[in-house]
Amino acid sequence: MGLVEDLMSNRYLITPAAYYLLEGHYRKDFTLAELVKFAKTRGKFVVDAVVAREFLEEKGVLPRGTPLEKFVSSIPGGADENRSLSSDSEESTVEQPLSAVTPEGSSEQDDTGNLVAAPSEGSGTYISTGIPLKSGEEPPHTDQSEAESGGFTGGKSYVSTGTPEAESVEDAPEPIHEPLQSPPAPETTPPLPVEEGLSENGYSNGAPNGNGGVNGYESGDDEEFKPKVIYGDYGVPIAYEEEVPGSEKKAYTVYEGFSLSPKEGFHYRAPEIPDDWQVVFDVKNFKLSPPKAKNANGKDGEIIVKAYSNLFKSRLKKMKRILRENPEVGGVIDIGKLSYLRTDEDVTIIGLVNSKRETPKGYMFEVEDSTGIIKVFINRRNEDAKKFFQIMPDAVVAFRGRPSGRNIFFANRMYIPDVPKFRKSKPPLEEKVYAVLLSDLHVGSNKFCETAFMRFLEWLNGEVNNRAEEELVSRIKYLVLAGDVVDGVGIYPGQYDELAIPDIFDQYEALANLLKNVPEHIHTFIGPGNHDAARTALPQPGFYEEYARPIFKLKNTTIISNPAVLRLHGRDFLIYHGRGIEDVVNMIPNRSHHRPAEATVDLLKLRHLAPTFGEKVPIAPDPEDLLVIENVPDLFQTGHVHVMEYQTYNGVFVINAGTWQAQTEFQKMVNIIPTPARVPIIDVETAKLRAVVHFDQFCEGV
Ligand code: D5M
Ligand code: FE
Ligand code: ZN
Repeated sequence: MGLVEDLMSNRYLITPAAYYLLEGHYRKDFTLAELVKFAKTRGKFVVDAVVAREFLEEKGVLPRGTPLEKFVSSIPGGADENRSLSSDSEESTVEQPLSAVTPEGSSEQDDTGNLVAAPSEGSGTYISTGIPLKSGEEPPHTDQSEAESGGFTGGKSYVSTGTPEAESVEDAPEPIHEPLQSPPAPETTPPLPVEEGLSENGYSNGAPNGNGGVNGYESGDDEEFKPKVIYGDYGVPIAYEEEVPGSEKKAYTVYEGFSLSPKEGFHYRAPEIPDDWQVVFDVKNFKLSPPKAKNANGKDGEIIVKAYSNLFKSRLKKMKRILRENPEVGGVIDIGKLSYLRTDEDVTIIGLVNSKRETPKGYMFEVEDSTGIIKVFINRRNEDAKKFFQIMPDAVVAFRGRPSGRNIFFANRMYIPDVPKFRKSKPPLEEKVYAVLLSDLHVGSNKFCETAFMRFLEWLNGEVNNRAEEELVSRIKYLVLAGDVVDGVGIYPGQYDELAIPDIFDQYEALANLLKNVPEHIHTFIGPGNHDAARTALPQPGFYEEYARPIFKLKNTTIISNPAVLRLHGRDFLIYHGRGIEDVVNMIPNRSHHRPAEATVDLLKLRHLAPTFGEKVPIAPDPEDLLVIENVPDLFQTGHVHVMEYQTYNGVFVINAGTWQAQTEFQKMVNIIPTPARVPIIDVETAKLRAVVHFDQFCEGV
């Protein structure tokens, strides 16, 4: 076996640059055991060029200070090496014990505790229960979106605070742990039970920047070295025994010692309110078998084309129904019949937009339905022409106008599917009941805000700071997790170096060990995202059970698909991880990852969760398009972009639930500034926001 295989069998990886450095010396100048031991002392799972060079220097094979550049620049993976270098240099500042993370003076705080901001219903104002909101922290953008969206219900102030806050924290010379919003810590920061429980295990967190420091436990690294050789193929010694990790010995925790129970005497109202939930849409309920070849001569490619053609037919059919709900859309005619038309009356066509472009005088589209393709022109001066920018490729729209002889349709009206301006109000509920909407926990990442999440779980168990929080906690009946519940393995370049739990099975086990502390009366819904063990392409029917088994076993928990629709007390919550937002940001001008609510509204207006085929979002060739937003929900939840933001559009409450992961190295490179550890609480009756509770003061790296 070669160096790569030998390292892999010891659960280590090697980068190409490191391989080229080490390969010639392997088994001549050093043994596998020596290399593994060296990498271990560096806290690395990946042997990169930096580790390799230092190792060879220590062995005396390379003179000290050998330049690295030729390897970095001349082979693929060079960029990777650079990143590793920078992450190394930050190591010392990121890893800090819990005591340093807790804001100073926490013991002097009064009963305000976590930040609870409560917008009064629909009015757009906040009632803050203790913490002043800084109005000056709003993002600069909102005027236009407000006009377009029919009004914000108080959403924006929070989202935006995340971004500037993070920036300011970076800019501020000292102290780094003084949040701008100054959410004071609870009266006394309760020592988390996990600290004790876990230290008994004696596990260490092998990952760099890991949360090992938080839990304060150490590994048995200093065990005596027992040079017992194991022989591999051809009698070559491959490793010393203690370097091969035993199946039961893990270098990291999966939170098995973490156990909470509801605070004695805490009065929960939620169990007294009858359950009223249903999963009204779940992808698992659809049979998604692909078309079969009619005979043995059928080629794979033909079947794929057929499958996508079925998908688009299904999309067109569903979108036609939606568009026809608009009373202005009438007189619809097939594109294929336009050439036979003998009338001066305007007609309407409905089709998929294959492409669009600006011309000197207006906008040109290529539009297709199941009967034909036609070019559609709309003049720039036309009021509807500005909708051009909102239309993503492959979305379905309607045009009203007249065909000309040259296979061009001159449109004077243009309709996107949209949602009706007004919604019928639903009957009131007898009792207030709340739902917590979360997303993107990324358990297993060393940037997972484990302390904050544990603090949140304690909070759910009644460890509240004041009456306002008590009221919230006591009425929480539902918890939704909208995907990326674990960090997964091999999802983005260099992820391995940022994993605290490098094994997908253990990640789900860790998640389940945390979630088993959700009070039993709270019903939890868990759907997958792109980091989860699930089909990558949308829609995602659910988790692969063999990987995610521990979460299937949780009590009072329902695994849902991505997307899914939950009906809570008669209110429809559309739950979607949110990858489609990436395409919106790329294709619609003035959209940003940092304002996901706006981008989510764009999807809602197009009535599709990922309209464009072949861009960032992989879409499965299913016979039916299950990503069409067929029924207008009361609430539309997304995640994925790691920024909490919300707004109301034509009565639909749109919210991105943020994340529980601090900024990763990859996100640093692509300039994504997350807003972790914020808990939006929804009043199920209004399907709108009741409060946001902040736990970010417990999240390292924020
Ligand atoms: O996505 C977290 C964030 O990172 C979200 O804003 C999308 C963004 N992201 C994810 N992958 C990429 C690539 N390849 N390029 C640019 N931006 C990306 P998550 O799903 O949690 O990784
Ligand atoms: Fe995510
Ligand atoms: Zn994601």
